[in-house]
Amino acid sequence: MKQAPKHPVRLERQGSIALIVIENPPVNALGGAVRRGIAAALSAAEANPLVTAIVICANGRTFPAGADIREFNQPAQEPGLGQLCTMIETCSKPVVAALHGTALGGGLELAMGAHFRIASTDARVGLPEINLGILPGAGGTQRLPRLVGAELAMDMMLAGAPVSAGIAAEMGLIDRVTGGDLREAAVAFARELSMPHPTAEQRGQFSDANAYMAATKARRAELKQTGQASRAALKIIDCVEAALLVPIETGLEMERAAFEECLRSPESQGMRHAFFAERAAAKFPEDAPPRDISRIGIVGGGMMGAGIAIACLQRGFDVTLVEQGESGVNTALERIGTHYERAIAKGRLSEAQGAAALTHLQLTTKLDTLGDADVIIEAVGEDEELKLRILKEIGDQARQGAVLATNTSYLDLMRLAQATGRPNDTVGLHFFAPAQVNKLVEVAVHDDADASAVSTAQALVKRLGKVAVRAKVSSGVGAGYIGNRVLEAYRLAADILLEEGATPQQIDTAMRGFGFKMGPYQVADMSGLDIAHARRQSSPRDADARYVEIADKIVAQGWLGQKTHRGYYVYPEGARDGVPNGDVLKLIAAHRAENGITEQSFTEAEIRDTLLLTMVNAGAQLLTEGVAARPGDVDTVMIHGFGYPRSRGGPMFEADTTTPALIMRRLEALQAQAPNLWTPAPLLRELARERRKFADLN
Ligand code: T1G
Repeated sequence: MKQAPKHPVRLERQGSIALIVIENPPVNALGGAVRRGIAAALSAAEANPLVTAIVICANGRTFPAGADIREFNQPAQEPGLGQLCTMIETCSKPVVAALHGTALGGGLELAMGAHFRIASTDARVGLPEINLGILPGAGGTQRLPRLVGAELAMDMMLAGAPVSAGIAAEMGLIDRVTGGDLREAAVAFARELSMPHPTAEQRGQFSDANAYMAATKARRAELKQTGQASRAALKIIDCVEAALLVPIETGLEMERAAFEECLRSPESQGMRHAFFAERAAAKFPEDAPPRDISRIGIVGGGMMGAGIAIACLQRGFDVTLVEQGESGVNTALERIGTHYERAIAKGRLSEAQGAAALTHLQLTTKLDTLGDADVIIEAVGEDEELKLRILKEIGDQARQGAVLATNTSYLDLMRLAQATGRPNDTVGLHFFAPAQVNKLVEVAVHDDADASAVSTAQALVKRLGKVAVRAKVSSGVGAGYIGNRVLEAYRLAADILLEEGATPQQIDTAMRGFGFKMGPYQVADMSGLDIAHARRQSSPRDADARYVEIADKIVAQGWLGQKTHRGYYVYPEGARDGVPNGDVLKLIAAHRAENGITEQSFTEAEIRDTLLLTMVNAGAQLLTEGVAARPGDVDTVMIHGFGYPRSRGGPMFEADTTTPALIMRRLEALQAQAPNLWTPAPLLRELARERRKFADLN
């Protein structure tokens, strides 16, 4: 991050209006120095008899986007943000906050301490604290309900998503929206102000507190029913109820206590780690300037190709999608069209927006239309011969300087890059399905890739609003980049537990209890058992490695999961949730008998620990091989790509809740059963020897 200027807050004057100008790049986070600067400027302006009103504004891209999250694990500095908001609110002169960019969290709370708020048209405001496992801790839970009403306030804080300035004005949160010069408009607004200037408390009116209480009670029940009753969510509702029932001073004390409790919680620590890990992952060693990108070429209009096309259209790119034959083109058009029809039906897009987006899409069967594409993404099936042929044709058609990418997740990137005839312009862009929704993209980099090609791919991922994680691929390093390598270990460990005595349902239940939305066997049924089966058949098998044949035997029965209404579970017609497939349990029992395995029983904790241990060891192996640059990169991939519970921070973050030495010991106890899976990674040994943590490597 850029160094904050010496004085992150300046006091300026325009006639009788004082302006408190914040400048603390990149997002004007309200760290201790900024808070002290604002407090000093406020006192000076209040004491100045020539000043009739005060405007708080910020330079740079946004009004403060929150408290400084990096300070949360440090000793508190005076004045606290809540204290500062109260100072503003009790100022004897009217204070106007001028909002632009994304006024979030503590930034919006600072603005709600002011007496009036004016925003630029494109500003967005919100209280996203719940995404960090905490709640607004500087008066937001008390002032927002008073300004917009308890229900809207509760919705906004539980959703954690920003709203536009226009919507905020309709809610009563913003007093004025301006399309002109924000600072000028704020000064003019301040000049118009006559006393008295109402605080949120004075503006608040809860005519029917009981009606609101019914809403908060119902919301609490709803959260519990949908499994979203996190500590922070329940505390937010408690604080909104306090806003209805007790004076603001008491409510602020309750909020403070709730905030401190949430801040110390493991889930908040995990979510704050995830926040910074995904931003750190975006820092690649390649710092060459990216090439210009406006048109994207995509070859393959299947689920992945169509999803990638939608993701690009959503962000304003021109897209040329090439499919083979008219039927392929029509199928791709149907997939993309259906997506937009659904988005319009759900009100996420207007008809006009949907139609406009599609004007940027060109569908064709001709590869030679890719000549003006800046980035071309190959997204055909995971068939090496097919990919090699397509990539060669792409290399023949692409203009000089275009960046070429393959969406492969398992095949040999070096070989595919060579096929294009320009390996230095070729990288891996491994999108995760559904590509129009999933935020993760693994940017796979091989030895011959140009830095500018890598930077261009990374810039594309950022412009798509996605999270880029770099995977370094060298010859001889296992296929599957980061996520699929960890996932494969996780699944093999689960299959070993299955072979030793656990049932699919026990394992799935244990991992849902861990926080995954679905267990490994539910996911397998959803993805289709034939997909993983095909990959196993095409991958060379290491004779010394433990291999479990149960999944192959299930596929041999034609039980492929949800698509055949039968896999590890049986899915009655139309049902999404299956019931355990008794025939699979019989097949597993027969398999154990054939292999002379005596059935063991496992507790949920043993299942969870074994699978977590396995993921940590796989992550440590990826770090040892240099495929992943940081432990936080592994965490980011597992959270965004495979639903690892964000509140736990990721497997490598979780590993630090114990010690590498203890992890080593537990792996060594398992090692004999599957050396390929449970031999401790060299990095683990190193950390154990040096008594260091994974966090030391981030
Ligand atoms: N504190 C510290 N650093 C922050 C930060 C924050 N609040 N927000 C962003 N950064 C850093 C980020 O790590 C990155 O650093 C750089 O700024 C650019 O961020 C009391 C307790 C504002 C929408 O949760 O949502 O207030 O990698 O890459 O994509 O109730 O940042 O360059 O070194 O994300 O343009 C509440 C979090 C805090 C907002 C901009 N606020 N930030 O997105 O840039 S808790 C938030 C964001 C709070 C009070 C409570 C986004 C953004 P580096 P970026 P972006």
